[in-house]
Amino acid sequence: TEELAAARPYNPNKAGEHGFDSGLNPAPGAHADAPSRLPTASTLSELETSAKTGSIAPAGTNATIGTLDRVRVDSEGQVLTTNQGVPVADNQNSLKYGERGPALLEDFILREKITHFDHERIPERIVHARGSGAHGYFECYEPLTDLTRAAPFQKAGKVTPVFVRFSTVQGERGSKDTARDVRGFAVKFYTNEGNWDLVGNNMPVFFIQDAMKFPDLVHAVKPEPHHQMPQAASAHDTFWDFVSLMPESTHMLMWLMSDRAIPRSYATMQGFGVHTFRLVNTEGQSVFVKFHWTPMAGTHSLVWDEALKISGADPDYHRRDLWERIEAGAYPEYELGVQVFTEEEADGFSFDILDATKIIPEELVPVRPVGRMVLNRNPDNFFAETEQVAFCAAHVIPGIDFSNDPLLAGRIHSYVDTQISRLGGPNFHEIPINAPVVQVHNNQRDGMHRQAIARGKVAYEPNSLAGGCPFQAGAAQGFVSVPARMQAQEAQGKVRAKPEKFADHYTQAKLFFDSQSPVEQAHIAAAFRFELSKVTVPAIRERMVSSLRNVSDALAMQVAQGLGIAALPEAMPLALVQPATPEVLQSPALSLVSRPGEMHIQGRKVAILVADGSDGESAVALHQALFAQGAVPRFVAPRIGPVATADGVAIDADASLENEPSFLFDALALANGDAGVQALAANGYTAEYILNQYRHCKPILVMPDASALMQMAKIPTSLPSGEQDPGVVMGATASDFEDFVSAITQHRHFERESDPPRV
Ligand code: HDD
Repeated sequence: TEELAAARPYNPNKAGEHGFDSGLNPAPGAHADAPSRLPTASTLSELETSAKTGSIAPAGTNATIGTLDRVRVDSEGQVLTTNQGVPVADNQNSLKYGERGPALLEDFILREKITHFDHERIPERIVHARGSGAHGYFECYEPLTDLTRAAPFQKAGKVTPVFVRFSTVQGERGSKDTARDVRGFAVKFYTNEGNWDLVGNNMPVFFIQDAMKFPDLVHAVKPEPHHQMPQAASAHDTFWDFVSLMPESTHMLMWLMSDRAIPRSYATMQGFGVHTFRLVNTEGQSVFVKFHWTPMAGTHSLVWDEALKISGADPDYHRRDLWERIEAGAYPEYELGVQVFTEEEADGFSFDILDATKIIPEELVPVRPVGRMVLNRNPDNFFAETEQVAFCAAHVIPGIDFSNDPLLAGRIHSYVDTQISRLGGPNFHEIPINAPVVQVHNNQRDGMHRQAIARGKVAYEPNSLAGGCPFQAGAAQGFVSVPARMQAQEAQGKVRAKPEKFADHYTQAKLFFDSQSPVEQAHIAAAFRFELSKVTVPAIRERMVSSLRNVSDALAMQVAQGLGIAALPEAMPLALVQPATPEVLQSPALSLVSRPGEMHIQGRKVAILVADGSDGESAVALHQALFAQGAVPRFVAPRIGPVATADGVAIDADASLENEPSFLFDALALANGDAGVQALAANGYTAEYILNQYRHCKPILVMPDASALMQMAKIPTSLPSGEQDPGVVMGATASDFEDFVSAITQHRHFERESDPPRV
């Protein structure tokens, strides 16, 4: 057999089929061992032996890779073949009848290549088409067995592999990353009791309360159907027409107009499960839960002018940032927190926990940290993994259950349904990125693109011919729905209606607005002004302002002024005139100011502006100081390549004023050296470079000679109050560099901001 095998290449996994050794045919019923389904079993652990692989996982590895290994292809040292594995002799020329003769129909190599190419695209997602993904793992802090039997929460240190996809909602697959939009935050947990998808967003509320309105919402926000504009933007007539007629959207609009809608990075945004879910323990007892992801790097955003400019210079800004952070080892990390409360507590709240337009203020129910998620591996192939991954709100595991949220109900249906057309049939669960790490055993059969080879003649249950297998797991092991209380519903029977508290559309919109810092409030007003100024129908603008009067007259006034509406319209009539008194009037947790995260500069991009004649020594010292703290410093010069520094210190500029505009950086440093300063002053890009940094409230380090550049660009180094701007650090010593680093940890220096900008 070995001689035969050596003589002819064959697939070692299918040796029997190649007639080499019938002994290699699998024994009846043979298959790879499935990982233990015991709730405490580790799916993958760096601490103890994995039931799946029988070994301890190397640090940072991921059990899903096993499933992907089966299909991973590396072509190093291999000949080019057709899809049938036939070696291709010539990949340049089609088969012709003579050099100048007609191409031949017989050319199966050409035809296979072109046919496959013709079918390379699949439909993009209806919403969330633009996205970026990463592998990682979730690690449990402490057992939550009193609350839930869900596999990831059974043991301290238990590690469950995950795949995460972040996305924007409105734009198409190739649209820009920095649109004002909600961000999807979808996490697939490959647990040892099956896949659990927590398909959330970076905002804890939603536009609508009932799935019945989802197609309307999406049709309104998407590019308008007659001319397919605008792309990746909500600033247009149909969106504002719809939401101004749907007061239940107001709370979400406050989030959407806030800086939350323009995150700095996927690594610096929160995530939320949005709906109320249930946790269920082994006794079948259940509590309600809301899920929160909190980024360790802090929750940070862009400013609007910056987001607009980035979308031109680098439409892949967030995708690139995620990729580069992971490649650099600055792994994005998030803490999972839960708000747990009972049904009785929920009954007493001033709002309805089934209403996805409401949050549960953290001051009312604290967020308890339960674990952390680390994203430590980029996908090998965007299409195979990030594009083909199929998240589904219906994918829950024993220990997690749904609430009666009517928006969630529609989602439980929609996600599987949409994959059937997007991924071409009902077997999308077999695509490697979607396959659970546990084995799948059921009597579902066939369909387009089936991969599993189910053996034997039995595909039904009950059966005696297969010994009754696969058999029901029973309540102790299997998924059991919580028998929710239904007395109130029984009294009503079937209705198309909503509970009364759903009609309180403004209390929490007001809570959100009132909890923001003055700078954040100003940004919200400016965002409403920008968006509504793109609306061409005056009546829509006015209707929105009249709705905003129910949130804050000051806000409505500011927006009205920005739109040239002289007299404030009447406030929109309330659906619920006397809503219940809210428990909390201000929630500091809703303000970005309260979420700085760990105060470090890891992953922050810093431009060090140099030119021929700059002082090399101080520029290199700064570069080293920043690099040592995990930042990404880059030398930016009028052109890329070696810089002729005044002191002969070698500097290689890897970015230019032209190819990496300043708004792509988190901070800017202006190097010392008169000749270099003069060279930069003579370049028209320089003033704009500094101006954008200043206007976007980012830290600037000005080495002494470079003060001239600040003057040239007419940039003040003091605030309107006369105080020194803390975001403008002057000097070139090691301690000045430290001040610069701490200015970067502050993220932005809004003290200098004004509307319109001062410079
Ligand atoms: Fe949805 C995709 C999040 C309401 C129907 N949704 C999708 C994705 C995220 C969310 C993150 C992208 C997943 C990925 O990366 O592949 N959706 C939400 C949240 C919602 C929400 C947080 C409200 C709380 N969605 C919602 C409703 C419906 C849908 C009410 C329909 C009734 N969503 C879909 C969908 C998508 C989708 C059409 C498009 C592509 C896909 O599912 O896989 O089925």
